[in-house]
Amino acid sequence: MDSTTPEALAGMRETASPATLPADTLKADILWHVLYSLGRDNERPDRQTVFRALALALRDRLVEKWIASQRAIYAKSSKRVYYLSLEFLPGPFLRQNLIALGLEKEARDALTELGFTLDDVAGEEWEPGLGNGGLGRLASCYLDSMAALRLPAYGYGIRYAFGIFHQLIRDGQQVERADNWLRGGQHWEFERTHYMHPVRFYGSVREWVDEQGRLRHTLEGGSTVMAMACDMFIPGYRNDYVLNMRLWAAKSSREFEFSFFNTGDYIGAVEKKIRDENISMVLYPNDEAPEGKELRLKQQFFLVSATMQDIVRRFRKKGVAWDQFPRKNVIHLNETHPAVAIPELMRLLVDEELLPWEEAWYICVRTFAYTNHTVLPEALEVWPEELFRKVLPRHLQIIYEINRRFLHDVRRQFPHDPGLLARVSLIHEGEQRFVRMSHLAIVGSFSVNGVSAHHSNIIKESIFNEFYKIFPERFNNKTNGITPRRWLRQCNPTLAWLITEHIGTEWLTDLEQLKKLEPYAESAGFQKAWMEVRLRNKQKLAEYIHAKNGITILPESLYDVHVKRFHEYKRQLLNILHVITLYNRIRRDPDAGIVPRTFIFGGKAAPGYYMAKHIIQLINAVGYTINTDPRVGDMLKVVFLQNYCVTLAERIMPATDLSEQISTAGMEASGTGNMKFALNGAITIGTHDGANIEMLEHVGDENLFLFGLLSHEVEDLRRQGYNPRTFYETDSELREVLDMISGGYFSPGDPHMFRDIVESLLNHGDRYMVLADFRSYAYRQQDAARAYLDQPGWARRSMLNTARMGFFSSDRSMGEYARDIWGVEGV
Ligand code: 26V
Repeated sequence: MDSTTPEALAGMRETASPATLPADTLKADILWHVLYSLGRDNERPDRQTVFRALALALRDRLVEKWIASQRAIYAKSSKRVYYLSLEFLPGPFLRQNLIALGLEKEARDALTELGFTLDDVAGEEWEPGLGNGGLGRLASCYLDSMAALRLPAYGYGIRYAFGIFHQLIRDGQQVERADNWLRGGQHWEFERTHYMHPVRFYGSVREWVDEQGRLRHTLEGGSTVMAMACDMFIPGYRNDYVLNMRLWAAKSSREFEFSFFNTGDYIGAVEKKIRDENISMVLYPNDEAPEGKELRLKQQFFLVSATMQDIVRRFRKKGVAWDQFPRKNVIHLNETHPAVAIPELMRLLVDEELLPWEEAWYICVRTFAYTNHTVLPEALEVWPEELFRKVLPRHLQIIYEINRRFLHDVRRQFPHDPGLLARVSLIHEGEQRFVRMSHLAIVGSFSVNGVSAHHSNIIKESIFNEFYKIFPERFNNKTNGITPRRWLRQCNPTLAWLITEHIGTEWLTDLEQLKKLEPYAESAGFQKAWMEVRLRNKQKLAEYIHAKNGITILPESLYDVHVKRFHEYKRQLLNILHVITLYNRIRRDPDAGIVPRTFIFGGKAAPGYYMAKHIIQLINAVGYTINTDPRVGDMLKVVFLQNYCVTLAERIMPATDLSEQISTAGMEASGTGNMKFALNGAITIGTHDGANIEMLEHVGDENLFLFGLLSHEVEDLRRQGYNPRTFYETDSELREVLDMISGGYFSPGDPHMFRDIVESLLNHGDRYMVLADFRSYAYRQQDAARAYLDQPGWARRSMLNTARMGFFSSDRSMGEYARDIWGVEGV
């Protein structure tokens, strides 16, 4: 029988129970979806259609397991974890889902029969860029691990219609293009068009006294927007367990449309609808510098209000008393962005459930936990009081009441420190008043954690020191982690296979098992196999670079890679200063015996961040000069890969020799790219910052190139008065580099083009201490080059990096959160 006829397909589907769908039904399911879900001719479907049909076939399997998982959570009446985040960066789903479901081989076979390869079909997927970088990607690694550990958990976020912008490099400069990721249709998610919650903004608060003499607060007027649930599934690794990430999309509320329609204002009604639906239109692309825009505050409350309604609805089903709420629920705040959840829960309990304030507060501070991800002062979120009052008038009142009671307690606990109250207040008083979201999050949570040991210490000792004195028991550390399923098994299948051949598959769910590789580090045969896999990965990246940038690079050269968001504290500038230094050494003496290197950069700058964009431009200009200079040849290449994203990271991590993690000490909370590189066998050159320090403890200092000032030295130097000019004056190589940049060497058409970059270093204080660290960086780079010449030595270092990354699995992180903060266990 022809297997593409509808009857044949329907027959094949009926005979196979989906829970055990064998291989040949995958092909049948793909063809079935091509015809019935996508409405295309299934005789010769194109690649994109096959991709979508395959995604739908997998969604069928995921939803069954999800229903079963939900039933198990209900049946056990487990305490639930709600992970609230304004950002998730899941990356492409196809391979990840195939691996988790154990269907990779079946998919390959099915696709081969249809005339495609898995690589081609996977290339059709457009990743959802619903996050900026580290924070959103961490949230997605955590969902993967929560599913692996079978935790009764839910991710909650916003389904932005436009994710992080698509970056193009045009004439050496960043250009932003809208990321219309929904255009391709939605194959992974379920849009719950009948499942909506109302969210109310604006209006005014009416105070009144009810029959029983109680003071009541009611919001009057204002406007309502509906939140529609969209669910995406996150399968656990081969454990039949599936979690969901529920993303809210804004929909106009019908009542309002009708009221406009009734007055005959048809166009007005449509405009209102568009305005409402703007709420979930776009992700704000600036991390580490909040913009303070009304729309952003509305996004935050939109997520919080819809999610709290979901949580309360589920809790109510249980029919237990409110004082049991913290025993049944924990709400985790990823950064302060969803911190309005605290006053929102208070509002629900006090205004709607009519609980006394003290009881409501008792529930609140046992429910919330907060993770801080940054200590940069400009990234700490504050909202102008005026704006807050306009958008969320009742919540502002509640914040004031929380603050009044909190300050009252602080005054009693520390009667002899009058300045303390102003410093810890939830309200910053000055010419303009601001609501301090981090203070709200700390006061309203039972747990406050940083994301690496170093960062958690900084939190306790400096930025939140006074809160640490008030609530010492709340502060703790949870070092970040990454999921080994995506960041080794999926992105580097050949290395994963080599590892599995030697130590079995257990490492996939217990990454500490990688330790078993250590004995092989001295084996010449294993070293050879290891380096062959790495070289093949490097060849593939070379092909990609050739195709995308037209640059030919040597796969044998040292791949020195710096990919992450562009920010001055991450010091891509320090890197390019060193590149120019090498260039000058070659120009002076072409036979200097420099190790051939390929410098690879990638990363997006916030569209309004002038200096970061300017540094991107400098890197591209330097790259152009070096790559076209015949004296340089194969010794040095500089490549800027546009549009760094999860998909691109998956290509880069397996092919990197040297990983750049060179932030100014004390400024990178953790970093997670550092872990991804090392897990794939790259060696780190880095500062004493974030999780680099713990990585050093695990891999040993022979296997990681550390340099630069320590955080306390950075602070001391700043206090004593740092003079960057002394470094310029005393270091002739550095001086030459800076003079070339400011003198127009890399911008002959416009000699002044990069002058302001040099000015920021020499005349505006060099806030990120680039010049102070330059020399020790250059020395350490020399050590790295020397080490690379000894290939067996490099192979050993590379293997030991991988072997000792077990601690940095997000399974370990999630296990610690579950045990120490949430108090939950696997279902
Ligand atoms: C994010 C955003 C997002 C858009 C609107 C405004 C705004 C303002 C501030 C922030 C803070 C972002 C903080 C952040 O991304 N931190 C990174 O978190 C990673 C995961 O813990 C960590 O590895 C990085 O070191 C840290 O920089």
